[in-house]
Amino acid sequence: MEELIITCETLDNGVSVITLNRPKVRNALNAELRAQMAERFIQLNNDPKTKAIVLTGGNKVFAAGADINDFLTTKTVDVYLRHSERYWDAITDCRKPIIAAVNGYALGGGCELAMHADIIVAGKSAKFGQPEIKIGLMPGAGGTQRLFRLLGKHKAMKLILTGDMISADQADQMGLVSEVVDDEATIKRAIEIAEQLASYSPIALTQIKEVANLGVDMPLPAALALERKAFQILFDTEDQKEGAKAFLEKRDANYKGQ
Ligand code: CO8
Repeated sequence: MEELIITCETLDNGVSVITLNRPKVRNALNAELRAQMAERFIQLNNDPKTKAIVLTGGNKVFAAGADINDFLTTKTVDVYLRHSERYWDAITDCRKPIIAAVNGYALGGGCELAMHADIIVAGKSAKFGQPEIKIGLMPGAGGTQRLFRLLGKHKAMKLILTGDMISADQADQMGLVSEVVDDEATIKRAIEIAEQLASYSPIALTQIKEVANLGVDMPLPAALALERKAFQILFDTEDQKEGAKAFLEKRDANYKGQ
């Protein structure tokens, strides 16, 4: 049987795990893999059983970037006609929290992919970088923009212009990852966080995600107004009443996403 280049498993507790599986080329993101990954995100976004998503490349490597085999003969019009933005948009448009579990290399498009997640758990030996400059290219899926916004100009420009890699600890100090754990614990820890989120109100999680991601690129007064409106909307949900009631009754809340 042909090996799947992506697997997706939905666990019992509201967590789904997407795993990239092209180990021979270090999970290089070819067009087929990106299309399948987008399909998975769209499917999980619409799956009521999935409350949080873990994205991983497995225990050895997250992703070594775009598949360079595609770059030898590709022309501008080919790259344009792929409309790759639709694959990335499927991840950005996902309303559910995404936790990236990064082991090994997250380079180029792989680092950009990790940055699409809401939370990044990195194994101690993970390595991050945007090495496109070393092959006569530049980041093309948000690397120049997201890194600049996340790390500030001088840290971001050093990474993008030199193409050099940084360690998980350096990425942690710079604020590129949420936490660093032992390599063997990365996926387990990401699932644990996903389980924690899956136990919360899905509507509240979605509102946080939407407001945080939209608000960060807005002027502060508009972003604060957006936050206020989302906060107010939550008072009309059953989950909000259940949360307050459960707290006062000293029991676990049972959220229904309504
Ligand atoms: N594409 C295709 N094949 C790859 C890639 C890749 N990105 N990375 C590794 N491979 C292949 C190697 O060619 C090699 O193949 P073979 O066994 O046939 O020789 C195999 O994977 C193993 O690689 P190495 O022997 O080099 O393994 P190491 O563990 O020694 O090194 C590295 C791993 C450090 C990851 C190294 O392979 C490397 O530097 N890879 C290239 C990294 C890179 O330059 N990435 C950026 C690519 S450009 C990009 O991402 C642009 C993003 C644009 C938008 C996003 C679109 C998805």
